[in-house]
Amino acid sequence: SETLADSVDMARLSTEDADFEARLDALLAWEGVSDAEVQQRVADIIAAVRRRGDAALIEYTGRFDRLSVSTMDELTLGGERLERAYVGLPAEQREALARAAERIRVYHERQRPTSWSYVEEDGSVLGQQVTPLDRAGIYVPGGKAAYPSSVLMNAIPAHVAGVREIVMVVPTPDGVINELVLAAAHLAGVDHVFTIGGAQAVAALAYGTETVPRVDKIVGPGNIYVATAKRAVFGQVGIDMIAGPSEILIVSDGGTDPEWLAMDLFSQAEHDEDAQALLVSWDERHLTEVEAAIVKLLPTLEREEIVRQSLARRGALIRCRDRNEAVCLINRIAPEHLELSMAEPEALLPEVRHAGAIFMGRYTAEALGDYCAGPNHVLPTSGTARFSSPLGVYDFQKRSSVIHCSEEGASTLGAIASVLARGESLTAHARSAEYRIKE
Ligand code: HSO
Ligand code: ZN
Repeated sequence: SETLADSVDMARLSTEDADFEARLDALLAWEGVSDAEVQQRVADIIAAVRRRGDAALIEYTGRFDRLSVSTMDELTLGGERLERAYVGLPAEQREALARAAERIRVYHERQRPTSWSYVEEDGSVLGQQVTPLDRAGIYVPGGKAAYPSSVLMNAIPAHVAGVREIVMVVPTPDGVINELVLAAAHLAGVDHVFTIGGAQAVAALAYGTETVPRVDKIVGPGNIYVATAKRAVFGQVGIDMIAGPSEILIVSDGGTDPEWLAMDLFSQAEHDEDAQALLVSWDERHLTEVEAAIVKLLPTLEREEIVRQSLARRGALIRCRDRNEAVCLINRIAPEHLELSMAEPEALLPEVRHAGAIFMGRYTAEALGDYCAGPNHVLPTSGTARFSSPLGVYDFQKRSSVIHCSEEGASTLGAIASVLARGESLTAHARSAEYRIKE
C-alpha cells in the first residue's frame, strides 16, 4: 500500500532561535566509532597475517567472504583480467567511465608539483626534489558500497604522481565480482588486484605476504574494521584520512528551482543514514518551497528509507539573516561539499575559508563532481576541511630537501654551524663543520 507523506521529519532552524547554537552543535557532532572489541579483533587479524601470510589471508577470506580457495592465485587478478572487464562492458558504460577517467586525469595533471632549486651567490645550491611513492595500495569496499567512481578517484592521482606500482584490494563476498570496479581499475592504471578485504587485506598491504606486495601507503574508504586496521598500521605505512559520512551544505539565494535543491540534498543523503544534508537561505518562503519539494519527491526515491533516516537524524533547513551570516555558517561548518546556489557565487568565493569542494552556481550539481567534473571526490569530512584537503597527486608523493655547498659556502655555513653546535655541546658536529672552514 502506498502512503503519501505530507510532511518530512527534518529540522527547521533559524539563526534567531534562542537554542540555535546548541541545536547546530548537536547536528554537526560526529565521532568516528572506536570500539575496544573491534580493536582487539583487528589486532589479532593483523598479527595472524604478519605471522602466517597467505595462509591467514586464505583462511579469513573463507571465513568472512565465504570464498574458499586453496591458493592465492585464485584471489589474484592480473592486468589482462582488468582489461577484459573493461572491454566487456556495455558501450555506454565503457564510454562514460573512459570520459570520466580522462577528465579526472587532466585535472590531476595540473596538481603535479615541481621540484625547485636556487643558487646562492657563493655557488651553493638549495632545493627540493619531489618523488613518487614506490607502491600504493588502494582499498575498495565490496558489495553495495563498491563505487567504480571511487576507484578512479583513488587510483588516478597515484598514477599521475608516478607511483611505480598500484595494488588494489577488493573483497568479493561469495565470489561476486563487480565488473565496473575492475574496468575502472584498468582505466586508472592499477597493476594488480587481490580479491581480499577487511582488516586482513589492510594487514597484507602493510606488511606484505608471500603474494601481496608490501605498499608504502594505503588509501580508500572502508567499514569500521578497515578503518580500525588502517589506524593500527599507520606508521608502518602511510594512510589517507579516515573519512566520516558524506555531507553537503547548500547556500541558496532563493532563485534556484526548489526541486533541484531537494534532489541535491537527497544525492548526499542517499549515501548513508548518517550522511548530512543541510540547506541555508535567508529567504524564508524559499525554505518552505524546498521543504514542499522534499515532501513531494521523497516517495519517488529508490533509497527513500535511507534518505528519510539521514534527513531525520542529521538534516536541516536553516534560515539565516543575510548573506554575511551564511558565510559565518559555512566557515563554522567547514563542509565536505558546499553548493553556492546563487546568482553571483564568485562574489562569495573569497570569503569561503573552509570547504572540501565548492560547487559554484545553480547548474553545478554536486553529483557532477562525484563522477566526472575532474576534481577528486575523496574530501575532508566532519569539519576537517579546517586543516585538510581533497585527495590529490601530492598525497602520493613526498619531498626530499637537497643541499649542495660550494667550497666557499661550506666555509661560511661552517662558521655558523660550529657556534651553534658548541652551544648544544655536540662537538663532533662542530668539528665536522670546522674541517671545511677555509683558512
Ligand atoms: N559523494 C561521495 C562520493 C560518491 N558519490 C561516489 C557517488 N559515488 C563522496 O562524499
Ligand atoms: Zn556522492
